[in-house]
Amino acid sequence: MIAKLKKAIEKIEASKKPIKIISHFDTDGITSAAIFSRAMQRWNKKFSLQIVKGLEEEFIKSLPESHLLIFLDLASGSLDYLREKKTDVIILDHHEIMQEIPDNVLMINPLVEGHEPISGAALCYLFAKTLSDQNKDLASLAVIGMVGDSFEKDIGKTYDEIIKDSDTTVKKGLLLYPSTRSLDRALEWSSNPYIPGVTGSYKGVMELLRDANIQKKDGKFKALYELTEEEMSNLITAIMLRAANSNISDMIGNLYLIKFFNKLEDARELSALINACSRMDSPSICLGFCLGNKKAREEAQKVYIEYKQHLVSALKYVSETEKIAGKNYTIINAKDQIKDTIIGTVASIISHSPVYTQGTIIVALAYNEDKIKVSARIAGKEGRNVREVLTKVVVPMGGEVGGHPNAAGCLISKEQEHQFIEELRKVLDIELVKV
Ligand SMILES: [Mn+2]
Repeated sequence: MIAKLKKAIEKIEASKKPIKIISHFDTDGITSAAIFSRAMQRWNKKFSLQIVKGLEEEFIKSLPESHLLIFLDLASGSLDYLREKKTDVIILDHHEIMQEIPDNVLMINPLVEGHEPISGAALCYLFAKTLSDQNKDLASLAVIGMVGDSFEKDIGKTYDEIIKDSDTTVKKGLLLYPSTRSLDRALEWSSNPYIPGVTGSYKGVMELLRDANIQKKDGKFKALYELTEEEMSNLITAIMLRAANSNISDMIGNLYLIKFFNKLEDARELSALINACSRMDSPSICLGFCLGNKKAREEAQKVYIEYKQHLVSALKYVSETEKIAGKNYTIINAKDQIKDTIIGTVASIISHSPVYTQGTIIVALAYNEDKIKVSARIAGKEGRNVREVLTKVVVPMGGEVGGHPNAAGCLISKEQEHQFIEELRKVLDIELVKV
């Protein structure tokens, strides 16, 4: 793969055309863009950069053929559209390749190279490091991208090296973030894991910490990463008692502590911050944050707080509101009480919470102007295919469903609200009879 990266470097070096970089809007895409653009700056290459939610056919058509096009963390599924472009294309991506690779495309993808799976940011980091050893200081961003795309559970030798390059501290413990801030606040804000009676309740936090026998020291609580082994184990026990249905192995893993702005930070927290800013329509702020811009850092933190407040009140709303509950499903119609951009995140969080038994189908609805965003999830790891369930309901109504068997979504019009819920209940009840 390094040989392919060298080829990309030669291609960029030889190109007489201006360069346009396009990257994905999630944490991995933003950190990919940050690494790649910093490497280009140091290389004295001029470029423009755009962050996108996805690659629609129309968007690719609109891209200038007067430019060398570079895609980061996306485009492996859009090769047939890119084939039509009368210009050279370089792709650094780790997603599945759906079509044949066209002649005008230089594809660098670990899946093609027989390389171990890595995220887009790790791939961009390998590019930057191949270009110059000076770029080794960008390794922390690759660690953030790694947790952003959940590559941290099964680490191979590429990540071992990135972790070494970035001077990351790895510590085993409870997967609660930020592990670098005082524990009481981290617990109060914790949405993943969502701890019943503790998330969103400072009184509940105090009771939990008392049960775990963790006391304040010099007027404040320690951070999670500072806990002794005994304290860590007491805390996990106290949480397990409140979250009886959850799987302990999902809650324990490695904490990744990186230095960022000269401070020790939890990579998961930074990943969440970047993701939040992007979802609140501020990708340029989180990009500036990744690149070490002080002003962007302040703004990113403000947007992140807004996002978290919105998320916690959304979860509170869900726990208190009346739901449509069947034997093996729950429908939450949040109407205009939850933002449509976070309804999917809300559905995901509650699907991981122990409140719902394994296999329960969760469908959440939120208004988006004259439309309704629908998100469906399956609680736990196993259950029926929620994409199929939504498809059965929505396709006869003229809609389209996207997603996976355990996480899917669609858009319907507001007029279809009642019809949708009625049809959905019918399908869910019938499915149950069949099982
Ligand atoms: Mn990615």
